[in-house]
Amino acid sequence: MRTTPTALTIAGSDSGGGAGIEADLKTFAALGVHGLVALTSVTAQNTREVRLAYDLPPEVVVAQIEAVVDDIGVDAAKTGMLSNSKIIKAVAGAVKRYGFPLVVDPVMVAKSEAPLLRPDAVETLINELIPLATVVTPNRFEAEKITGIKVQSINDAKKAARYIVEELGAEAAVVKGGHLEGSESADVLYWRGDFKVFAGPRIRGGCYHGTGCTFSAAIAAELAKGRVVSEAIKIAKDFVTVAIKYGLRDVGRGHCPVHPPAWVLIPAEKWGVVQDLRRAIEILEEHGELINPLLPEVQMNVVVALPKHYARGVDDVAGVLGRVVRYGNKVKAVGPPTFGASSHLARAVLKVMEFDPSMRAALNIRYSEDVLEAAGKLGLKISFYDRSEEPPEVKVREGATIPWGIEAAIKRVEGTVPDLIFHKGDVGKEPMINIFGRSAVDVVMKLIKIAEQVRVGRHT
Ligand code: PXL
Repeated sequence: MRTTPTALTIAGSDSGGGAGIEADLKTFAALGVHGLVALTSVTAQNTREVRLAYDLPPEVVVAQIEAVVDDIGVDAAKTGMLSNSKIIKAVAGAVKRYGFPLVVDPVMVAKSEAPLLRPDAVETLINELIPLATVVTPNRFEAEKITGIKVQSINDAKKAARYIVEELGAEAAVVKGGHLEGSESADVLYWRGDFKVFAGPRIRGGCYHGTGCTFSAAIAAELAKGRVVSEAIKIAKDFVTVAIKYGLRDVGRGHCPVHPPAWVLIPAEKWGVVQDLRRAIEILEEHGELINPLLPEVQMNVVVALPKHYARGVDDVAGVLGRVVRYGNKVKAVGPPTFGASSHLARAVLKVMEFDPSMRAALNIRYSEDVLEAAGKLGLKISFYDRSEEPPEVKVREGATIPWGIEAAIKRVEGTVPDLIFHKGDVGKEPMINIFGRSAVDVVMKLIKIAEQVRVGRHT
């Protein structure tokens, strides 16, 4: 008995890797489902344009479906770009024969507005494929084409979704709200006589190429695992929201692609950060006597940020909950590594990463001339900022001082991130030294070397 769930995508290829089967396979993989493919059309495409679409013969599409069904088995499938009437009819025939759950994404145009379905094929889609669908996932424009209902509000979306089920024969329809107005993007499901609205944040400045493919593939993946329609849609909505938010803005010069792997890469990176901090804490505590004298009044923290692509704010930076404190003549981490545990050091490291994304970690120690001298002897690079030079408009802005100071310190040394940045304090502000590095272990090792050098300095 096979326990690995399988999902089949019956769709076109996007050579730009953003939509089509490429998005589908990434989505299947990220959701732990083995992906199968029946390719319908090869597009020569980038983020700006679809240069050509070369449709495969319908019998070649069907042969692919048969091949995977015969040996592997299909737990659920989705259709994307079907391109023409003949392919739709052939696919409908195969679906009827095998009876697997089917998500129909009624793809009609690309993000660049290039046609992906011949206008005369819309009727075939409505008559042949939609009646076989477990779920149909139109956006507002596709819903309008399919139902003839103008979709401008959630209420309109409800009417269209119900129409697709009650008049056209699908089991469920979810009309997506991405192209509607408003600060939220709400998808409207009609299923088993009930409406369900899935609200999500509208993400400004995200990447949208491949959104629809990713959403429908995620539904198919969750159906393949045996989830019911409403649960599958809930997960797919969360999944696509993350894929949009962490889209690959630097890929291509047109419509940037969504990033389905973010769903698993972010938790994986978080785990790596936590492991790094755990190891760093162990090393710190083993060297407690050496480090204890360097702790500031406000105590110490060690922070590590997620890789720059995922580090959007202080919640994406982990530190020691409760800080690292004096404990007799040693030091001790009060709590475990926790995201969002530090705000000061987190803001410092986020600013540093704007100049050097590899410098993801920081810690803070007491200001002392001895430390600066020792660091200098070790060949570490040092810079500083002067809080008395802080412009008044920065001073009044909550949380702006540290990023301003860090930037000033980096610019003072020609824009390369130094190992140490210090400031000599201000009214009610303890003077402080920050140490920066690539990882928590890296900054702790720098600290230990400095502390040993300070001790040598005292004895000579
Ligand atoms: O997003 C719809 C879509 C589906 N399939 C292919 C595509 C696109 C959009 O560009 O290229 C192959």
